[in-house]
Amino acid sequence: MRRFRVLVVSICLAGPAFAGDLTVSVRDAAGLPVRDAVVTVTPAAGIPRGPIRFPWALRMTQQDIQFQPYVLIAPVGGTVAFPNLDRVRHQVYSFSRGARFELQLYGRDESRTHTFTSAGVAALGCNIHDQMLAYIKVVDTPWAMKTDPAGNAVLSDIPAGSATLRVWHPRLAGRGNEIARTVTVSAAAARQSVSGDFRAAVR
Ligand SMILES: [Cu+2]
Repeated sequence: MRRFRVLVVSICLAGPAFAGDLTVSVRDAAGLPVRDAVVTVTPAAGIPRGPIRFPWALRMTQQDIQFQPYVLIAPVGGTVAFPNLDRVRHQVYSFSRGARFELQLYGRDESRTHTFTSAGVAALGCNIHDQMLAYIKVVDTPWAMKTDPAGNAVLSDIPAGSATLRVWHPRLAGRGNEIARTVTVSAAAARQSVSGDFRAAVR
């Protein structure tokens, strides 16, 4: 009997009574969809304890003298693999504050890893190939998603209540390349539109 009661209590604590889905649409000043924006939601009530896991691979590939993907979302504490699929060697680095690291030169079909210990942004480059550029956005919430080519990101099962919605993109004008707003998540599916100034690509 006692065991049964413990079970019931743990089910109640396993999730909020209500959770909602949020579709976020990101557009530039001209109204065009922005892909590869990182949308995060942090409930005011906090996030679940324990390591954050995402369904996608924590992998930043080098292929055809380019990083793939352009933007990768990784959780705090996550270890990202950097496989080199090119015939040439690469020397990957990030000089970003809080995410500074350098992987020594390595060749085809070799890989290295780096573990990101704090939230922030790592702008990646290669010491050999100036044109290589990508970003790893390290987040401390499990509700994180990149916008698709139509500029949309869907975040599911967010606990109902007040939350902070953030949109980050490397070319988004503003402090930290980020826009933040407070939203109220309800059990019903909701939609938020975020528009901002996105500067032309610079290197
Ligand atoms: Cu390179």
